[in-house]
Amino acid sequence: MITLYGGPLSLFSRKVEIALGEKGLAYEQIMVPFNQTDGYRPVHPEVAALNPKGQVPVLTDDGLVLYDSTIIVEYLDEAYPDPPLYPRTAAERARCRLNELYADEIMLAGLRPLMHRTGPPACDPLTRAARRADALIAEDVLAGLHGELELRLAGQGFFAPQLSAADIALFIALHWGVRLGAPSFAGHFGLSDWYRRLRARPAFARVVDAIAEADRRLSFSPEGRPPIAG
Ligand SMILES: N[C@@H](CCC(=O)N[C@@H](CS)C(=O)NCC(=O)O)C(=O)O
Repeated sequence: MITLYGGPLSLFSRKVEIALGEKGLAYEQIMVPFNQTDGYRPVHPEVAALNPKGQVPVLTDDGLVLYDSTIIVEYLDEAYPDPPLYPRTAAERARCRLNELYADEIMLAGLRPLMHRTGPPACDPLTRAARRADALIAEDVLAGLHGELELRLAGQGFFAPQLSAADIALFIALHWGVRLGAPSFAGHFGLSDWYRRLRARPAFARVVDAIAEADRRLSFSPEGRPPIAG
């Protein structure tokens, strides 16, 4: 029996959900409380007991306890190999892991300065101005990363020979940018087409809808007006 402890607006939890969905695996989902002021504090007691980092996602499977989305997705792929989420050859797998890391670390660094946009506006005007300035710099960084992704995709259907963990992580990172008002990637035709195709897959669509529902409940709009409308 698989149990996933996740967060409603945790991109790493949503990444694991897509992987579970693509593999058609049944699981119990425990959503830990989250709000835009305190985040995941206080840490859910079961998550605190299972993950020394106190973070979601945490996945348990028949007594095995795992944390960190990358380790979880790798485990799922080994324990439930069909359909595979990592390519066959060592070189392709290594490239896939690098693209996954690009999403989880490089893109995340560009997204962080935009995250205040779905939280309550700061009372202090200087803080608001500083956040806006940081966000503008991050938007430029993200626009550059979109260009890099277009090059890496190079007109192919996926970032690996078939749908992989890299596609899932990159999709979630790009989708977080869409939520947070990052620059549009519509001018990158390969990337836009890839995003549209993935968005239409049931496992991805379910997660996108769940994120939108969580935003309606929990998030402020980019202008700081509660809550996000659509
Ligand atoms: N590298 C970890 C990152 C997990 C992570 O940052 N989780 C966030 C939610 S997206 C969290 O639990 N934050 C609360 C905290 O750090 O206390 C992964 O891939 O799972």
